[in-house]
Amino acid sequence: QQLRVTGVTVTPVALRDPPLLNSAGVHQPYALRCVLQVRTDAGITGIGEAYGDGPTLQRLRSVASLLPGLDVFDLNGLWQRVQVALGQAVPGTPTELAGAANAARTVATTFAAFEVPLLDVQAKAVGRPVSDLLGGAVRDAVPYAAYLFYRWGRHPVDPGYPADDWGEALSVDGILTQARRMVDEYGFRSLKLKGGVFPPAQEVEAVMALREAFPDHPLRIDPNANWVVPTAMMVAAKLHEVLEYLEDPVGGVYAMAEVARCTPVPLATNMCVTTFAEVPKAVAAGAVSIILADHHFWGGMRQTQVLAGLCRTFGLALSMHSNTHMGISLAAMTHLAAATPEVSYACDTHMPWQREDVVEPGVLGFSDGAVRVPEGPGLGVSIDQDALARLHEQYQGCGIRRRDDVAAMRVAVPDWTGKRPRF
Ligand code: GKR
Ligand code: MG
Repeated sequence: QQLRVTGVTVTPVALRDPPLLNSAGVHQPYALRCVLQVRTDAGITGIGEAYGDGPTLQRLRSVASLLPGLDVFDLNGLWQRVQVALGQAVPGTPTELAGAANAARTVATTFAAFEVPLLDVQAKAVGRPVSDLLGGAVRDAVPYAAYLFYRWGRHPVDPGYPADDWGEALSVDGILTQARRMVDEYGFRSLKLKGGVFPPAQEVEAVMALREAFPDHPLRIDPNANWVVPTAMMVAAKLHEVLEYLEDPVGGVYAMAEVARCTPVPLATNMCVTTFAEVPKAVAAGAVSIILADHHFWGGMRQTQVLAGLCRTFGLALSMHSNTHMGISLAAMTHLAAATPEVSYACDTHMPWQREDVVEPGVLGFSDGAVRVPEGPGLGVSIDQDALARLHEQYQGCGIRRRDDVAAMRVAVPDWTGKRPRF
């Protein structure tokens, strides 16, 4: 049976995003993503979701033009075409707080964007869920963590736009209220606080308050490397009995290793180990205990499973990082985590913060903090073409072409530099 790519559509979209604060600044009023639709001669279309910044789109389009004729099972052929299209791959501009851009990351990110829709086609062709192509689901549902953010109620960039109903969270009480709603509405059983926003003592107080209010929920804090080593050591000393892990307290494997040596709390990262080339150095230094993988930049679902094997080899644990995303990515993350036994912590997701999506509703939902692995063929989710058209139109009008949390923060704080480490 022929199963070859006949065409690819790459559609950038902009999603309304709330003013979530982090070490770099604040989320812009729109987050950019892009939707990939890979058509085949069998009439099956595979779908995927990737970053939506300008340089990424340019790379995706140049690969897309080389895909017609590719056998959808030929993922090695996809890898070759990505290499050809990117030539001497120019490092991409960093678009999120997850490690430095480099050539290997750029190739891996570009490959991943197409691997997911091709796996979607393969799985649809055999009438099975994507998790079956990845070795079979070892769990029916994937647990996710509540992702707590300090945040403003309204965005200073467009104060007139109707705010979401979460309200501001700038204090301990604000974080507790947010956590309560995340737990009540979604059933999350682990709580992660995005730190690196306020002076560490204030964030320690918030974590202690979470511990008191939610005595049975594993807790984490992630300041995205906005602390220096002594600060991280101070926080670790105060919170070591309270945290299940401490995420990227400082930048770089050597600083992470310094912190790791003086605390029993396991350190996790989605910043200092984001490519295979970085694994040996991190392992030798004893820098991290948990790698927070992300198929979007680790080279797709199968490469994330290769990473899982490395984690097993070196005695590291594995979980998942997230960025603002839609349902296509949530479905992909869920299939992958379901079929990867090494994933042993509740994964990150930004989903509760999103009010807009291109996925037809009904398949994905949180119950007891977990998302059931979609049962339909492929990823098990489909695109609402009207929603896609609307969010594409929003992209065209929003004026944002790359993520820039520093610039968004400058609207409120003109002399903001976003320079790290700040504390
Ligand atoms: O959405 O602001 C954010 C996060 O800080 C994101 O950019 C990070 O990449 O969630 C991520 C993380 O765990 O570091
Ligand atoms: Mg992180």
